Amino acid sequence: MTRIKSPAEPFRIKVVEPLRRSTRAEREAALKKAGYNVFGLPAGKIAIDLLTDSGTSAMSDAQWAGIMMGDESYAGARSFFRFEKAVKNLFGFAHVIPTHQGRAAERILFETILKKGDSVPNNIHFDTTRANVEVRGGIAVDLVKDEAYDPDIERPFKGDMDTAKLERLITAKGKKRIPLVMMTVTNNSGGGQPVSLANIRAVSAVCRRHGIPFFFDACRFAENAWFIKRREPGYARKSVAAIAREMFACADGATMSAKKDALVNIGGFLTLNDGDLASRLKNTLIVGEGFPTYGGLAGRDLEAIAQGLAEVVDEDYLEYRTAHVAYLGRLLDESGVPIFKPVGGHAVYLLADRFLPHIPRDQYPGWALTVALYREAGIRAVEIGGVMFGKLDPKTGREVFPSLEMVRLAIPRRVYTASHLEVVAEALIALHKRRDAIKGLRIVEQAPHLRHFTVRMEELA
Ligand code: P61
Repeated sequence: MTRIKSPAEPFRIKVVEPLRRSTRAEREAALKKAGYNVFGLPAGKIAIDLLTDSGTSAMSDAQWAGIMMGDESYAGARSFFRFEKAVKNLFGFAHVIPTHQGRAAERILFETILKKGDSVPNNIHFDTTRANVEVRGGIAVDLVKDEAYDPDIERPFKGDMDTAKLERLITAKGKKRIPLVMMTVTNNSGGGQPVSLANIRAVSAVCRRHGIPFFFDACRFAENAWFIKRREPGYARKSVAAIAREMFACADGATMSAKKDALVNIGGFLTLNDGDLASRLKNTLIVGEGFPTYGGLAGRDLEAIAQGLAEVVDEDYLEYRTAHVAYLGRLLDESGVPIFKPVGGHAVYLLADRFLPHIPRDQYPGWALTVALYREAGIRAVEIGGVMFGKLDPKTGREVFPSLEMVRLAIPRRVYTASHLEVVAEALIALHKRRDAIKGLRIVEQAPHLRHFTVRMEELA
């Protein structure tokens, strides 16, 4: 295996958390108890947890110091003003509304602006965004360029939205039935791929021409900005912070899960320019989350977010971060394990239907791979495929599957070393050699929305 020696982790380790090994018998029992759903596993029985990069970051010494500095006043806390200043400094919008996490920001936004039957375009909606649109009777429409669904094309910005598709949707639905256009950076459901500034500008121009607000789903904005710096002509000399400001200057607002690129374990926010809308959002916030200067968070959380936002745009960090994730991708690719290309910002995505060609889509190959990876090596990953995004067609009674059947190996920020990634690669390479023994599954029990969290499965003989 080729080891990238540089850049090494740009931090040293001050606090450690022991990892526990489990026996195969323990893992087998845990799987059975969890209904063959890795979301149901106790984390103590997991060796390396790549379920998500969300809320799993290691905080810095400065963030922990911020935790001690938290001002826990109910209203007008000092920590809120520090948080607000940090968000405004990078995002540049006039109003900042804290929420307890990303989907709370989505809920408040859609509860306030979405009417039944409205359409919401996005490059690709992540599952919580889609759910927040659909539970209110909205239609979540994915308008990414077709190349996003081709896992083999190596293009720099496979998260880009197709503006021709956007124009067609606006013509078909009418701008009154489109309360806003969203853009997810990086595009999580499509391999963690970035969106170019050229595309952001083009989408923004379409929105402005039709008078439709344009919002970012900004969870991984810093990783996106780093890819712009590295891949888009004209940006090599600009700072990531300046590029982020340039991205946001094209939009009217953003929803943010701070659990990703604000390097914290909990938190989120809404930020926008429209003062009237901000007032309405705050009214909704007060009913469900909290007073507008804390919005479901403690003062200490606001401090940690403010500090995290300053750290995440550090370019030594981003260079290491993206190289670290790419390293895992390279180890797998060199050994013939099928992955989505190019490697995205926060995760390596396995192509489960190619990994397990003997398992048909209606036996959930991606899910089967998450079960096998845990059973063999105690490693947890997440399916981004037929269980997460499959839908029952009411007319035919059959399930319709998304075009990509993937398993995401999400890399928590600043948590695992390159050696951990090598362990993951070795386990997957071994599993790939013995792939014929992996079995498909059937669903025993499921919920109407976001079913993957609680679904119970049974392995097929
Ligand atoms: C993740 F298995 N992402 O990627 P919240 N937008 C986007 C996200 O990636 C996102 C949210 C909004 C997660 C956590 C997660 O079924 C799952 O702070 C682009 O998690 O509410 C979250 O932000 C929502 C994992 C979410 C899942 C849903 O791992």
